[in-house]
Amino acid sequence: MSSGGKSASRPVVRDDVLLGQIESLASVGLDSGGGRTRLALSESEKEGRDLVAQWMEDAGLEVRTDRIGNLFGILRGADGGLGNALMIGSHIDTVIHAGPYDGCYGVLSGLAVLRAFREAGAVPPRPLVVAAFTNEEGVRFQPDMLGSLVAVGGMPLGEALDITDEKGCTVGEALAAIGCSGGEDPGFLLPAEYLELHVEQGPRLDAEKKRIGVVEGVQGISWWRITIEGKANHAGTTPTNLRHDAGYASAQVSVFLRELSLSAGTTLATVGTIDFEPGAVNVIPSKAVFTVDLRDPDGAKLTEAEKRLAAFLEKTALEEGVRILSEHLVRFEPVVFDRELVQAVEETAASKGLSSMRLVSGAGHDAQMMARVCRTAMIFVPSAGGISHSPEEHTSGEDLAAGVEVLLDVVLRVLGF
Ligand code: HGY
Ligand code: MN
Ligand code: MN
Repeated sequence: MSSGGKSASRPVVRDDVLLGQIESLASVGLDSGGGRTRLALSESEKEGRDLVAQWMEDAGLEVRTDRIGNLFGILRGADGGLGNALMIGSHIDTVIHAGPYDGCYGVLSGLAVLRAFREAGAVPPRPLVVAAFTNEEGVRFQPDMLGSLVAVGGMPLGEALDITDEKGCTVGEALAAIGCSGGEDPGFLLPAEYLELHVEQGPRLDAEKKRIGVVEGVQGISWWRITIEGKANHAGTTPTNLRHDAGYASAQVSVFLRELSLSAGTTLATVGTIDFEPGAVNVIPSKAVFTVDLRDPDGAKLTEAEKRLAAFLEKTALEEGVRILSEHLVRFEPVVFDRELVQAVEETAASKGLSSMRLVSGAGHDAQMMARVCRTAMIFVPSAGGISHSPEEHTSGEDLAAGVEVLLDVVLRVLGF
């Protein structure tokens, strides 16, 4: 393999280093629930960012950060510029009580591929970049995939910096507090291709005993915050027919959403957070605030689900005599990945004797944003039992190693090595 003058050897990923770094990063932000919690722009995520930035430097990469906190490790190509890059990315922020692989596997695998090029003395014809995007999970700040959304121009930087968490802290304040706001304008480095390696987080590969997921796209996402205002009253003296019970109304919405999913087939609905006020055992709740997460691979069906939810909220408000406000937090359309890149993933898996299957991602990913501006594809490896967003998330070392091998070979193929 020749590149940059002297002959270079073929890049080889050192699995032990990759698995060791996954383990080290997984130990940052350990929580009482047996997992780790590194919410976006928190002190624990800052610790993780510093670790990854150090590993990028140790690998001899140029480390740059943009003003929404997206972190980049850059291996310049023979052309010396930043244009026409091939980027490998994901995220290192987590949900609450998260597993060790969601996002981190993709970032550290990208770092492993760039390190393999450096150690082989292989100079790519154009820049190779590894990215860790800000606030992919969207648990602390909504929308999710915020860093990649801003990077691709999907949201103005100023608007993103003003987004507040439930304590009223803005993204801008949080970035300043951990010193992670960089000097680059978001979008300073938009690639020609984007690849993301990720654990499936669902049951398909594991159930069908396939080693590699050839991801054809990502389903649509719609998040809502619903506020129901009823009337506090005494739990022991208020007859049922005189109640305006925000708690009961919210429960009806939950049941409706389950029935909507079962009847609609591909639509998924989740009430992931709920708070009652005043929150006392003997007081009828005057207020319920909860979130709804709707997903469907078909944008039209997602819109249909949104309409059915709105109609049900109106009906419930009338019947229970409560006031219902709904705030639309996120709407990301389904995306279809680049046919040729998807084909390259499938052919690469086959060339390595790895069984594979095509599927659409149920989870959102930064790739869903990058697909707006460049050729994009994802590679999945199995999640044991389909579990994720849980401390029980697990993927075997063999599967983790197989995934990064496919990633490396796809990179070599795309770069024409
Ligand atoms: O919500 C999602 O699908 C992703 O984990 N952010
Ligand atoms: Mn993820
Ligand atoms: Mn996730």
